[in-house]
Amino acid sequence: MRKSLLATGGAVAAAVLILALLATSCGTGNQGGMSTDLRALMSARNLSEADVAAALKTYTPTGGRDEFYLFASGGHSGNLLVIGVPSMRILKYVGVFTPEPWQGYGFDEETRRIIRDGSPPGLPLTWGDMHHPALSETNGDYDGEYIFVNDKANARIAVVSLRDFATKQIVMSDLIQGDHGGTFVTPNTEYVIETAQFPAPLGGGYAPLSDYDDEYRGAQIFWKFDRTRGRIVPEESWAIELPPYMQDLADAGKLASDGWIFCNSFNTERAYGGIQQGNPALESGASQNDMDYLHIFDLRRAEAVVKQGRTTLIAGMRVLTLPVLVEEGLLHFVPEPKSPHGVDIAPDGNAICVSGKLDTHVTVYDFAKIRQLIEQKRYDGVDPYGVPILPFRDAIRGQVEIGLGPLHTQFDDRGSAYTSVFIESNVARWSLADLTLQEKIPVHYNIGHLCAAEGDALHPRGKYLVAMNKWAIDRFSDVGPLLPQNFQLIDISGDKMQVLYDLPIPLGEPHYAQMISADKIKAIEMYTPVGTDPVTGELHPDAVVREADARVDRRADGVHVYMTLVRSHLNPDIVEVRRGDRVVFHVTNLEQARDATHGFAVDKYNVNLSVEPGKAADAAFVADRAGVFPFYCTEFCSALHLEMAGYLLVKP
Ligand code: K7E
Ligand code: CUA
Repeated sequence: MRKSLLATGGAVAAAVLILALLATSCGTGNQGGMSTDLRALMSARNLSEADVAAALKTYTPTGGRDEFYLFASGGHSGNLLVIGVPSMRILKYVGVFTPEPWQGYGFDEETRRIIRDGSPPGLPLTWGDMHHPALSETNGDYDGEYIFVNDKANARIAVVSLRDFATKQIVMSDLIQGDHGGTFVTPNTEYVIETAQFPAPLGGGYAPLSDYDDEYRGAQIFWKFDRTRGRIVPEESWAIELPPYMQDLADAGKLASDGWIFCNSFNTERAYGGIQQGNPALESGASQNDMDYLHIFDLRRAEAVVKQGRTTLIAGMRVLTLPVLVEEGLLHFVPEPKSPHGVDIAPDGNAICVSGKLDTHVTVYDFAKIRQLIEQKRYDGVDPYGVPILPFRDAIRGQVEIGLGPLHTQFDDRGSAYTSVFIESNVARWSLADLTLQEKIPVHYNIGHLCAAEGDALHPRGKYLVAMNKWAIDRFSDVGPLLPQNFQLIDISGDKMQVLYDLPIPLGEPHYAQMISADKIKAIEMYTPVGTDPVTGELHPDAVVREADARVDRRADGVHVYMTLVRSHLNPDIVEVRRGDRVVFHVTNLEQARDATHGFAVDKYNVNLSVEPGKAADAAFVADRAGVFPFYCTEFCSALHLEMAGYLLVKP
C-alpha cells in the first residue's frame, strides 16, 4: 500500500485516510469490519485506490449540492447544458436556438416569437450550432446574471437569464453569414462580441468567388448589452469590417489591456477551396503561410469614432469600414504561428496566449510591448488592406513548447496555464511566470476546448478542469456509429493532475464551456406574481390570476380560452369550437408551490406548453380538422395527475 501510495501520488491520500479511519473506528474486536467491506467492494468492482479517491472526490450524497456550475454549449442541439461540478450531474438542458419540448420552448407563442425574431424572415430556424458560452462579467469576474451563446451556423447570439435559466432573446444580423468567434464579453458586459468565420459580401449580397479579395469580407460585431433590461440593443450595436481572412476566436482585454479586443485568424492566404476548379482544397490552401495575424483592436477609441458618425450602414448595422479603421489607427496585426485557434488573455491582463494548430508552441505576447510598438508606430509593413503589422519578435514575451496541436488555454489561481493539445490528446500544464512546461495528462480523446473553474476570468478558482473531448472511441458502452462526446473532469488542485470522472454528452458536440462558483447563481424558485410572462418578466396581458376568471371568449379573431391550471384540474376543461376557428389558449399556472409545474398538451395539434408555478403562456393554432381532441397536463403533478385532462371538441 505504501508503495502504491507513493506511485500514484497525493490524490490517493484521501481514500487511504478514509480506509484507515474506517478500520480503526470499527475497533480491534471487529478487525477490518467496514474496511473489509470496502476492500471487498473494491476488489469486486476491480477498483484501484486511485479510483476510490476519484470517486470520493466526485460523489455527492443525495440532497448535496455542487460547488460549481458548468455551462457547456450543446453543439448541434442548439441547447445549453447545465452540469454540476464535481458531481458531473446534468442539471438542465436550456432550450436556446432549437425548440425544446420539455420546457415548451419554441412551442408557446412567447418563445416562438424569440426564435422567429432571431431567424430569417419566414423561416423560423429549428437548429443551431452552439459553440461558445460567455457568462456576464462585472469587473472581469463572472457575476452569475446572464449567459450569452452563439449559433455558428446562422450567425445568431442569444441571451439567457440565470434567474430562471431561460432564453430571453435571439439576435441575428444580416451583416454576416455565419459566426464562429462568439460569444465573448467585455469585462463589464457592455458588449457581446460576435465574429464571422466565413468571409462573404457584407450585408448578404452576391459576388462571384473570383472577386473574393475585393468583395468578400470578415466582420466583428459589438452587440450592445443593456444590463438593466437584460437585452441586447441592436440599434446601439455596431461592427467593424475585416479583411477576408478567417477570423477565429476573440477575447477582451482586462486590467492593463482593458478596452482592447484580441482576435486570432487563419487563412491569411485568402484561399476559398475549389477542388473541381483546380484549386487546392481549403485545408491546404489555408495552410501555406507560416504566420497568420492576431488582430488587435482599440475598442475604446473606436467607440468615440462610432459616436462621431464615421460608420457606414450595412444591413441595418453601423460599420466602421477598413479604410476608417486604418486611417484612425484602430486596428493592428501581429503575426501568429501557424493557423492558430483561440486567443486567451491571462489573469494579469498582459500575457496574451495563442496556439497554432500547426505549431507546437503556445506563443505568449506581451501587451505592454504591443502597446509600445503601436505608440511608436513600429511596423513590419502593412497587409493588402493597409492594416499595419507589428514585428513578431518584439511583441512576444516568449514561447512554450507544448506538443502537437495545441488549441485553447485556461488559467488557475496558482499561476499555471492549461492548454488543450488536440493531436496528442492531453492537457498541458505550464507556468506563466517562466513559460515552462510542468506536466501533461492524457485525455480520451482529441480534446478541443478545456474549461477550468472561472478559468478565463480575472480571478480563476483552480480546483477543477473539464477536458471537452471530441472522441470517445473506447470509453463507453457501444451505442452504434455515432458516439457521444466525453467530458473528463480533472482535479488540478494538487501537484499531479488526476482524471476523476467521464461524462458522456449525448446530444451534440459541445465546444466551449464556462464554470462558475455555485454561490454566484441566484435563481428564482417560481414566477411571482402569478401570471408572469417569463419572456418579458412582467404580468402577461392575458394571464388569468383567479380561477373565477377562467372562461371562453368568442371574438372576431378567434376563440380565446382563458385557462387556469392547479392541482389537479384545468379550467375550462371542455372547449367547443368550429372547424376553421383560430383557437388561442391563454394558460396560467396558479400555483406558488415549488416544483408544482403543469404541462398543457392538445393531442394531434402540436400544442405543448410547460407552465411552471406562476407562469402564463399562450398557445395559438387553427383548428382545421374536426374531431375530438383530448388535452391534458403533461407533468406528473399529483396523485390525480391522470385526471387533469379535458376535451377540445372541433365541430364540423
Ligand atoms: Cu470547437 Cu472554440 Cu468552435 Cu475550438 S471551437 S475546439
Ligand atoms: Cu398537472 Cu399533471
